[in-house]
Amino acid sequence: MTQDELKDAVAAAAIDEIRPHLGNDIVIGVGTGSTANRFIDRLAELRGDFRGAVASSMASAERLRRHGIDLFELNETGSLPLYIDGADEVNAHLQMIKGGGGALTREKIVAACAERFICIADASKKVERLGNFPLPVEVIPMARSYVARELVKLGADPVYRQGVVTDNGNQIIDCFEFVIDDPLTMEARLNAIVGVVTNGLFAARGADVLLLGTAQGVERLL
Ligand code: ABF
Repeated sequence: MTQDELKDAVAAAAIDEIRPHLGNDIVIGVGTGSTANRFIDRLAELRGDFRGAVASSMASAERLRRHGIDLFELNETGSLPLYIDGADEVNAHLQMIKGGGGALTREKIVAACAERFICIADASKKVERLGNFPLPVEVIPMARSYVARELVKLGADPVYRQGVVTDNGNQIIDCFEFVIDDPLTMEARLNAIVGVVTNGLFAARGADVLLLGTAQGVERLL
């Protein structure tokens, strides 16, 4: 199967996963990226079976809107029963690197508000150790050089993502060659650098369920 077919398969599996939990009062969190987009396209079939969605990016909000799915602000919904999103890497503990698409801050906020985070990914995303994918760090623009120097001290090779402005008006530094042996500790250390808005390690709040698309079918990992 191609990677696109695997993404389609996990998007379909996510629909089956959430269907029993929907209802007229249910607002769900919806993520960003090509896997999440496939999920959004399938979610359109369930329009009417749930109240609406909170999107983790402007791009996903626009896609949901085009499908006629009502959008809500997180400040009006409170906690969300479900959040469905992709990942750039995921390990056996369901800790992730996210933010390759630049939406890490909103994704982390929605994840924090979610009772259940369902990660949808093709098999290429499953790794033994996080860090082969460059870890994104969203920074306040005036702090970019300072944060980059601090990242070097932590062992990363920071690269400014030129020309990218996040939905929050900030910039992104990608950390290459970053050995992440302890994702929980590293997530906290990165958060403690002044000028960092968010880092793409989702360890303190990882996924609760991973739907992994493999050549043998969709695996459901807890
Ligand atoms: C989001 O989309 C991000 O956290 C991650 O960067 C990306 C994964 O994209 P794709 O599904 O296109 O591989 O979930």
